[in-house]
Amino acid sequence: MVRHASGNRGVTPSKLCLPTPGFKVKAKLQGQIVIATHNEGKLAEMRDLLAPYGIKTLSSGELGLPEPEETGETFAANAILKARAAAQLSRLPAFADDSGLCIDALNGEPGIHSARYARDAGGFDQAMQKLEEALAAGPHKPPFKAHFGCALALAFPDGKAKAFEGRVFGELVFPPRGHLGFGYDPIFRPEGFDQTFGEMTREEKHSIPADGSPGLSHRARAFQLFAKSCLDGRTSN
Ligand code: ITT
Repeated sequence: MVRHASGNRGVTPSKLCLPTPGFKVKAKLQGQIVIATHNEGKLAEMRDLLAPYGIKTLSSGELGLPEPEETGETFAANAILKARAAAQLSRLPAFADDSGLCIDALNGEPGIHSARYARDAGGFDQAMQKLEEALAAGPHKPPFKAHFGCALALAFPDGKAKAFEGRVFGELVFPPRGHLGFGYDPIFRPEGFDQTFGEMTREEKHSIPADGSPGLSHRARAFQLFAKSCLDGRTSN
């Protein structure tokens, strides 16, 4: 269950995961924020993305925050739920990510269930194999179209929250290729590229182009919207 700060006892999880209507971050974000994830791969990417803005980050792990149950039905709802839970417990602004791999031939699955799918399979190698088998057993033929989706949410201790979403489209590659990145990266090849995310460096996957054009990864694209709305200009590259 989500652990609520005392002021929110009795608030249902579905209310906890709605964005705050009309909420705009008035002052640009400064100082210290919590990165509300227990996923080391995401944490590294989120820290890379925030690094040029001079914001100090603490992770959920470093603060000993619990992992809330993800009861939302969309990436945005789950990202907001995680950010709010961390902001309320830490009394600091919190930044959370909910993301996953959506496969067209599997009706968008595993999607918001991507982490659970890997846990149930016994790890990512097994999960990627299970996806290959599920696709082979189905009526569709390769290429298997897919996208990664990501919602990044910012929440404040008073419960105000907002989410920003990004997607990257591509195809699945079997067998998996590359040992860089994390999660499902070795089976995802973004449109227009020969390499999978598993064969790309962190910088290639999610760096933000200086000219303001869209970044490559789902997380980079969501981050660009977040940065435009909530962060001051970069202090370094
Ligand atoms: P937190 O909730 O603590 O952030 P989590 O791993 O449970 O961590 P999610 O619920 O958002 O995160 O699940 C997302 C799943 O999709 C998870 O298994 C990730 O490894 C995977 N995933 C997300 N973004 C990815 C990316 O850029 N590359 C590869 N896999 C990714």
